[in-house]
Amino acid sequence: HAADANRTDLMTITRYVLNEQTKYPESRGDFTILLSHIVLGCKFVCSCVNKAGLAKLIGLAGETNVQASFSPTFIWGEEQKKLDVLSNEVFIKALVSSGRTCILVSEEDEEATFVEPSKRGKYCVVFDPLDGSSNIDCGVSIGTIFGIYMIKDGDEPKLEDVLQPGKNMLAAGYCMYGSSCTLVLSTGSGVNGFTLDPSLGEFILTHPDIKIPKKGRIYSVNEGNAKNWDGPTAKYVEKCKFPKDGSPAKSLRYIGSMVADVHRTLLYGGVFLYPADKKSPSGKLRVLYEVFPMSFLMEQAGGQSFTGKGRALDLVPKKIHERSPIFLGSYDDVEEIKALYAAEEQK
Ligand code: P6P
Repeated sequence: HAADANRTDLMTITRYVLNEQTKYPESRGDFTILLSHIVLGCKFVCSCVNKAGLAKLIGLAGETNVQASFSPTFIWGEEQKKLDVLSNEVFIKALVSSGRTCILVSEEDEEATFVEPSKRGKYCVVFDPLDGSSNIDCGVSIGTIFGIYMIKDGDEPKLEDVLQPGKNMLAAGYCMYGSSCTLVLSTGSGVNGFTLDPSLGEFILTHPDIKIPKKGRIYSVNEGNAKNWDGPTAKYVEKCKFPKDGSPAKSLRYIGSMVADVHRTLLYGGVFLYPADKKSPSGKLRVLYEVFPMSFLMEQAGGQSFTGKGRALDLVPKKIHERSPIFLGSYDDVEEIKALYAAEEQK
């Protein structure tokens, strides 16, 4: 009857976080409340993303209809918003209304949002509300990526509170909007995956204690940038394609949507790279709300994440939209990349 017991003993994400919280008796459930508002944002975006495709396909008369059909909270006739702008508004409103945040950094907003004093809490949230949104029209999976810091000292929130190294994050995660809606989360003691059951409107634990394989057979990079790569990256990719030790060549899988590429890397193993190149010397991906959360998850799952110079989570950002090169995934695969960069340093 174990299976039956599991079927009726639903481990929802809220229950999971509450269990986690018992480890910190001093926390008054603030983190659970914060997370429940992030989960609400993800559920809303999931609903919008699923409908956007359909709405576009069947060409609902007048773009405003599409807006109104999303949710009763939209006043009829509101201009059709781009989904990433809409998602950003939803997350900002959900996070502010949680009463547990003081600073928000979004990929969509040039400046950080300082929450008004009456609604302030102790957490700082950095997020990309809809990463990879250029892929919506072709149905490729996209996602929300987030990281959570605690304010450094209890009084007035300052920009320095969101310019902390990634290793100071309390939690990080992503929600992937694909064939199913999957939320992958770490609060610092391992990584767990939850899948949205639309009939319940709940995220149910489906991937307990995710561990990335120590070594993988897949490399994931945009080969179109090959002409601009530096020596170590070029050497590593060459090694993946033409291994000298007689081992089989690795497979290339690149979706061009970070959440989808990282999710596959986490579950199947291998390595995801967005290196620096001559065109973009700091790479393309953003430190606070792409590199840090995905690096946090990789380390928690037994993998690692490297910038070409050092451990990604040791980076101390100077600006909220700073970029960094990133090599993340299976522990042994990233070790090989680190060795190539170390050899370059020795020259
Ligand atoms: P490229 C999507 O635009 C994104 O920000 C990430 O989700 C993705 O990993 C990357 O850019 C893809 O970039 O240059 O390969 O198209």
